[in-house]
Amino acid sequence: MLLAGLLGLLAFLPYVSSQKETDLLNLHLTSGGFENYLWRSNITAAQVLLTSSNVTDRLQRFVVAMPAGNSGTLSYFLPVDETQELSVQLINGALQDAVAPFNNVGVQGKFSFNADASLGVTIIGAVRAMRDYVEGSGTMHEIFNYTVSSFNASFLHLHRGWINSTHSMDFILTAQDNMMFNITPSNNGTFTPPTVLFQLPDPSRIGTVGWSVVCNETTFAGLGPSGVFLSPSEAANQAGANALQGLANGVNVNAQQLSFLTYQSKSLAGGWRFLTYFGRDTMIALRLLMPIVTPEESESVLGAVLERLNSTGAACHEETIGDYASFINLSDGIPELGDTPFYDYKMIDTDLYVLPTVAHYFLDIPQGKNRSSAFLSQRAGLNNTNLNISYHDLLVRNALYNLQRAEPFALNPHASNLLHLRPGQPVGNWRDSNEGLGYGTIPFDVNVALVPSSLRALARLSRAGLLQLPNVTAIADAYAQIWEDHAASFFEVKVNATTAESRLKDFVIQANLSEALLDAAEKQSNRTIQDSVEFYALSLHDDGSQVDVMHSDLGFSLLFASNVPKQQIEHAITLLQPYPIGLLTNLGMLSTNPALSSNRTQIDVLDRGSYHGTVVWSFQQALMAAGIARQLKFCDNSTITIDIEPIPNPKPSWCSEKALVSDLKAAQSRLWNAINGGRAEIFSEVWSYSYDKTQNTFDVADLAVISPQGTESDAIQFWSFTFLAVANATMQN
Ligand SMILES: *[C@@H]1O[C@H](CO)[C@@H](O)[C@H](O)[C@H]1NC(C)=O
Ligand SMILES: *[C@@H]1O[C@H](CO)[C@@H](O)[C@H](O)[C@H]1NC(C)=O
Ligand SMILES: *[C@@H]1O[C@H](CO)[C@@H](O)[C@H](O)[C@H]1NC(C)=O
Ligand SMILES: *[C@@H]1O[C@H](CO)[C@@H](O)[C@H](O)[C@H]1NC(C)=O
Ligand SMILES: *[C@@H]1O[C@H](CO)[C@@H](O)[C@H](O)[C@H]1NC(C)=O
Ligand SMILES: *[C@@H]1O[C@H](CO)[C@@H](O)[C@H](O)[C@H]1NC(C)=O
Ligand SMILES: *[C@@H]1O[C@H](CO)[C@@H](O)[C@H](O)[C@H]1NC(C)=O
Ligand SMILES: *[C@@H]1O[C@H](CO)[C@@H](O)[C@H](O)[C@H]1NC(C)=O
Ligand SMILES: *[C@@H]1O[C@H](CO)[C@@H](O)[C@H](O)[C@H]1NC(C)=O
Ligand SMILES: *[C@@H]1O[C@H](CO)[C@@H](O)[C@H](O)[C@H]1NC(C)=O
Ligand SMILES: *[C@@H]1O[C@H](CO)[C@@H](O)[C@H](O)[C@H]1NC(C)=O
Ligand SMILES: CC(=O)N[C@H]1CO[C@H](CO)[C@@H](O)[C@@H]1O
Repeated sequence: MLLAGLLGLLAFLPYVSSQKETDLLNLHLTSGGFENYLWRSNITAAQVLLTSSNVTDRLQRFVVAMPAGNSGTLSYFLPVDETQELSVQLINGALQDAVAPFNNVGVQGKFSFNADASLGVTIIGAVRAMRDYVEGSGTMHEIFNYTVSSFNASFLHLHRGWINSTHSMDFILTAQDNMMFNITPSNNGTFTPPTVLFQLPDPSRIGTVGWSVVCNETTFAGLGPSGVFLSPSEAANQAGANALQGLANGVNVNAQQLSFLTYQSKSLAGGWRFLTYFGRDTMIALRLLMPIVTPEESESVLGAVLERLNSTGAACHEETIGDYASFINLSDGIPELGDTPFYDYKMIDTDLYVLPTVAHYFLDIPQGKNRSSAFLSQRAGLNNTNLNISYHDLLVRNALYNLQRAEPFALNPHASNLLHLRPGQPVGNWRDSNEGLGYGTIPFDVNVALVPSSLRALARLSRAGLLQLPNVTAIADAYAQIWEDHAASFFEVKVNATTAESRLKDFVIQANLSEALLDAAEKQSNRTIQDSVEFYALSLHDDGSQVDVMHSDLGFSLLFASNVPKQQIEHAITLLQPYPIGLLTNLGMLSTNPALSSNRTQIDVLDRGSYHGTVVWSFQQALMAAGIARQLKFCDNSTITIDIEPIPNPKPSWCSEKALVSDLKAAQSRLWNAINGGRAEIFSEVWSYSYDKTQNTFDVADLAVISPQGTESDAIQFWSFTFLAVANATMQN
C-alpha cells in the first residue's frame, strides 16, 4: 500500500534530464586490415571501411553501413593490370553529410585510386545481404540486385529500391581529378553487372572519385558522449568519478566509439556487421556500465528490450529490419508481412538478463532511483504486437515466462529439468558458435547463474512494489533457492591428481605448447600439475553427461548472485591460475581451456582459432573482474568498486574464512596482471594468441587470421567497452 502510494507520488516528481546532444562524431580507427571511419551528424550515421593501404590484397573493399534500416553498400575494386598493387583510400579521411531528395541522407567523400581499376561485386541495400556475401563465401540473392539509373564518362548512379517499400539506397560515383569512367552496360538486365572501369589519364598521379551513399530509411537519433555518460561530479563514489574522467566530454575516444553505437531508442551491438539491436550484448554491457551512464542510456537499452519481447515474454536476441526483413518473411513463406521486422527468439539466455538488469537499475543505482514509475508506465511505441502495452505489463510477461521455465526444475531438481537449448538450435547463450558449448545442450551460465538471478530479481522487484504480481515473491525466492542449491552440482567436475598430470602433459603437446609452460605455471601459483582439480563443466549433454571443459562463465554468478556458496569462490580461485592449469595468460584470461577434458577432441575443437575457444574476450574479463570485486566488497566494504550495491545482510558465510578471502584477493591480483598484459587490446572484442616457445610467453594474434572460418572482427562492439566501468584493482593503494 505504502509503496503503491509512493510510486504514484514519484510520477509527479520533475523529470531531470541530462543533455540530449547529438554531438558530431567523426572518428577514425584501423582494425583488422581496414580503415574505419565513424560518422554521425544530426541527420545521419554511417560507418565507412576501406582496405588499409599497407594491406596488399588484390581486392580493395569499400563498405558503408548505416543503423538506418541496417542498410549499406559493399563494393570491391580490382586492379586492371594484375601486376599492379591497387590501393583505394579515402582522401584526407574526410566524410560529410550527403543529402538528396525524398528524405535521402547519408555520407559522401572522395576516393584516391593509384592505378586503373574495375568495379567488382557490389551489393546495395541490406547489411545482412552484405554479410551473406562476406561470411557466406560469396552468397548472393538475385532479389537484392541493384539497377543502373544513369551513367556517362564521369558519372555513375547505382540504385536499389527495397523489396516491399518505397525506401531505397543510392550509390553515386563522380569522376574528378585525373579520372575517367569507361562503362559498358549489362546485356542481361539487372542480373549481369555493368563493366565499370576507372581510368587514370595520367598514370603517374592518383585519380580522384567523388562518392555518396544515401538512403531514406528512418535515421535514429543518437546519444552523444554527454548523453551516454554522467559527468565526473555526478558519480556516486570516487572510483566512479575517476572512471568518468574524459568520458562525457568526449575526450576519451572509447567513449566516442561507444556513443556511435548508442541511440535514444536502442543501442547497437557493433559495427559494421551488427549495427542493430541485440538483446544480450547490450544488457550485459549495460549491467557493467550502469553506474557511470545516464538514465537515458540505461532506459534506452531496457526499453528496447521490452519493446521487442514476444507476447509470451521471451526477449529478442536480434532484430532484422529494413530490406532484409522482407527477404526473411519471403523465405518463411509469409510474403504478406512485407518488411515487417523479424525478431529472433532462439536464445535461451537473453530473457534471463532482463529482470536482474532492471532490478539493479531501479533498486541499486542512484540514476534509477525515482524513475521506475515513469519508466514502467511508458507504453510500447514500436509498431508490433506490443504497441501501446505498458512497460510494466511487458516486464510482467517476462517475469512469468522466466518463472514458468524455472518451475520444472524447482519441482523436481533433475538434470533433465535444467534449461536446454531449443530443439534443433545448436546455440542459445553467449557462446553462440556451433562448437561454443563443446556441443553440449545445457549451458552452465544459464542454469547456474542466470535462472536463479532472474528469480531473485523477480522477488526483489515484486517486494519493492515495482511488479504488480500477486503472491509471486515467495514462489520466486523458493524456486531460486532450489536452483541455487542443486543446479551447480550437475556441472561439478573432479579430476584426480594422476589424471590431471597426464592430461596437462598431453595437452601441451597436442596444443603445440611446451612442458616448460607447465613448470612456469607451477612457479607462478601455489598449485602443481599433480594436484587434483575441481571446476564446473562448460555444459551438459541432453543425457546429463558433462562437457568437462574449464571456462570463465562463473563470472556471471559472481556478478549476478548475492549469496554464492563457498564452492564457487574456490572454483574462481582455481580458474584464476596460470594457463594451462587455469585460464590466465600474459595477455589476458582465456574464456575456455580444454586441457583437463576427458574428451581429447575438445582440444582441437575449442582451440585458439575457435571463436569461443582458447581465446580472450574483453567482456568476459570485465565480468570476472567486476564479479570478484563485488564478492570481495560483500566481505569487506572498503573494497573499491565503481558499481553500487547494498551489502547483503547477513554477509556470505564464506566471508568469515580468512584464508579463502585472502586466496581470492591473490586470485584477483593474478587476474589483473593478466588483464594488464593485454591492455592494448582491452577495448577490442576478442583476441587469440601465438605461443613463443623460447620465451614461454604468448603474443596477441588476430583471431580472424587464424580461425578456419576467417570471420572478421568488428572494429567496435558495444560490450567491448565495459572496462570503462571496472576499477583496476592493481591501481589501488
Ligand atoms: C543539423 O545541424 C546543423 C548545424 O550543424 C543545422 O544547421 C541543421 O538545421 C540541423 N538539422 C537538423 C535536422 O536538426
Ligand atoms: C598495417 O599497419 C598497421 C598499423 O598502422 C599494422 O598494425 C598492421 O600490422 C600493418 N599491416 C600489414 C599487413 O603490414
Ligand atoms: C525514397 O527515395 C526514393 C527515391 O530514391 C523515392 O522514390 C521514395 O518515395 C522514397 N521513399 C520514402 C519512404 O521516402
Ligand atoms: C540472364 O539473367 C537471368 C536471370 O534474370 C539468368 O537466369 C541468366 O543466367 C542470365 N544469363 C546470363 C548469360 O548471364
Ligand atoms: C513483398 O514483395 C514480394 C516480392 O515482390 C511479394 O511477393 C510480396 O507480396 C510483397 N509483400 C507485400 C506485403 O507487399
Ligand atoms: C516467444 O518465444 C519463445 C521462445 O522462442 C517461444 O517459446 C514462444 O512460443 C514465443 N511466443 C510466441 C507467441 O510466439
Ligand atoms: C502498424 O503497421 C501496420 C502494418 O504495417 C499498419 O497497417 C498500421 O497502420 C501501423 N500502425 C501504426 C499505429 O503505425
Ligand atoms: C567429444 O568432443 C567432440 C568435439 O567437441 C564432440 O563432437 C563429441 O560429441 C564429444 N564426445 C562426447 C562423448 O562427449
Ligand atoms: C494469494 O495468496 C493468498 C493466500 O495464500 C490467497 O488467498 C490468494 O487467493 C492468492 N492470490 C492469488 C491471485 O493467487
Ligand atoms: C583417477 O581418475 C581416473 C579416471 O579419470 C581413474 O581411472 C583412476 O582410477 C583414478 N585414480 C585414482 C587414484 O583414483
Ligand atoms: C601462495 O600462498 C601463500 C600463502 O597462502 C601466499 O602468501 C602467496 O601469495 C601465494 N602465491 C601465489 C602466487 O598465489
Ligand atoms: C549486378 C549483380 O549484382 N548481379 C547479381 C544478381 O544476383 C545474382 C544471383 O545472386 C548474381 O549472380 C549476380 O551477380
